[in-house]
Amino acid sequence: MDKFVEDEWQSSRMNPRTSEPHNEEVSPMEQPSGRGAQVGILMGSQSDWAKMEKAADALKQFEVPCEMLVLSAHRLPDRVAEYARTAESRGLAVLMGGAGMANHLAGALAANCTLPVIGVPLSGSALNGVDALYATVQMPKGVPVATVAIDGAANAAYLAVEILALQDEPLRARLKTHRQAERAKLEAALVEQTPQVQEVAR
Ligand code: RP5
Repeated sequence: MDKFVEDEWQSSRMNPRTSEPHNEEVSPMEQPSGRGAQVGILMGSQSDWAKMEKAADALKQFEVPCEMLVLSAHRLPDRVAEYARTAESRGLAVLMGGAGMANHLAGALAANCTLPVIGVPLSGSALNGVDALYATVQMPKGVPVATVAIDGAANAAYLAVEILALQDEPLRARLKTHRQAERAKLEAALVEQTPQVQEVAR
């Protein structure tokens, strides 16, 4: 590995959102996901962390364990492939790839596994994420990426929960409870609200 790639790799091995830190001596791809992570959240750069952290926060509400890793599809393509190829055997069930600009992270993950992959196009570029949106959503036939809105990491988490809930009754119940609670909040606000009539000039 050259120095740049080595530095990128070292900085990617940070702060998994599961309670057990990865064994520093072993690559994340060679060990089981910490505390049974079900969702792997990858992002192209350290600079994407704050945006992708919203996915981890949303998953936490549903008690779905996840791991987060910075792995660039163009700077560390072999590591991305290795991560995807070993994901299923390490117990992961859904992967997320969030990146900006020419986002090919989600597509690279999808190319190397048959787990569902959710792509999160990120803003921050001169094209404000429209570049990443097109790159993520326009996957050719046979290797799909479920794409959410620009900076839609929280929705990626909700979608991951819906996928996991198909096989997990208690999770399905938590999801339904959450949806009902959100509706109830809005209904309550509606009751308190007085209709505002606006005069329209004729
Ligand atoms: C993408 O380019 C990353 O996902 C990030 O959104 C953007 C800028 O990356 P850095 O130059 O900050 O590493 O690959």
